[in-house]
Amino acid sequence: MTHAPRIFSGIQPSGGLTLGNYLGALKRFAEKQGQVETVFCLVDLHAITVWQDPERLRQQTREAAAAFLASGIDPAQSVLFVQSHVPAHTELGWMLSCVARVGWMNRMTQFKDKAGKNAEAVSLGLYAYPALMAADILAYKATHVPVGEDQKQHVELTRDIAAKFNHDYGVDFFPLPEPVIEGAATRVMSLRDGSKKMSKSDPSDASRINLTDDADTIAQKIRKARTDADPLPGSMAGLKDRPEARNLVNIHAALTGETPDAVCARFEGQGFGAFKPALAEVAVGVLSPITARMNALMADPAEIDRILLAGAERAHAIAAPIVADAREIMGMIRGAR
Ligand code: ATP
Ligand code: LTN
Repeated sequence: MTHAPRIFSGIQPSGGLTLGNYLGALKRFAEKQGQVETVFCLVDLHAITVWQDPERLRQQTREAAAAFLASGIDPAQSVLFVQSHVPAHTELGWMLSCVARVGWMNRMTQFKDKAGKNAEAVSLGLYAYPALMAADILAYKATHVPVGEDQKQHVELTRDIAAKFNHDYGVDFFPLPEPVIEGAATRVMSLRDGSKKMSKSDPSDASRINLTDDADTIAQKIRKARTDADPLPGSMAGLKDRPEARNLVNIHAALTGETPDAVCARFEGQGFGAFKPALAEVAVGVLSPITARMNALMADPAEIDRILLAGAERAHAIAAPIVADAREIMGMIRGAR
């Protein structure tokens, strides 16, 4: 069966959103809008797989919603909602955790990274996290999932879970969703360490650019970003062993919409003393209007809540019948829809 195209993606409100979230996710979400049906979710139930202060979680969820809206997500064109408002996610999450295998979970690198040496003491939810993510996607029969590089493995696991469900029950019910990972910034790296992803949960604030940072802070963080003393080569091939330099060129390219090779060609022979101020100018030019819109939206939290509740109703209308069908396929007596 061919499934109608539908995009789904989610972001955890587990902290303030970063330039990595913007370039790897939000900017690309906004570009997809209007071309195909788009559903975007603030995954607060995923956020609580690690400790969240309740008051801060509420604040971060509204702030993440403001970041979506400020990045161009239009609630008239996209469904934008909070995961915990739509019970289909947890319900299908449980059902799919009975389809997924423990061995599959054991291969997930995000769990290994986040659990570290402490794998016995982390929450059971952190371990089961990918089954809930599969439910997020499959409750909408989504066909395409735009994400950053780090989420590819989870979307592939979702395909495996969908395929096993279809196979075990002899149905062609769930689509096998495709990860969509494209552009120059699918993995924006830390400004302090070119081997680590830029992350909202990194203890060092200097490692990331937050969407709430003002122009001076952005310029200062870029100025202090780790680099090397060599000039820029004429193309990306010359940056093979220079991860920090590569990262800054990729960020520049993603912000201006050029290719990384074109950015290199323009700065060939120049050092970071010249490149960094140019990058800061581009970053401030793109981010300042977004930050200003976020601040304006955050001044009216009741309006954000209203948008999210309206989004949840639309999300529920799509997901509830799909989950009701899944229940029936699995052998539960038909109940209320
Ligand atoms: P954390 O930053 O705390 O590690 P996370 O990456 O686990 O968070 P989210 O913030 O929910 O989780 O990620 C939302 C989306 O943003 C995902 O599609 C993810 O791939 C993308 N993303 C996050 N960080 C980056 C990055 N540094 N570069 C590119 N995309 C990113
Ligand atoms: N696991 C993702 C967030 C996430 C997601 C999803 C992304 C939860 N559910 C569904 C895409 C589709 C993360 O940590 N970035």
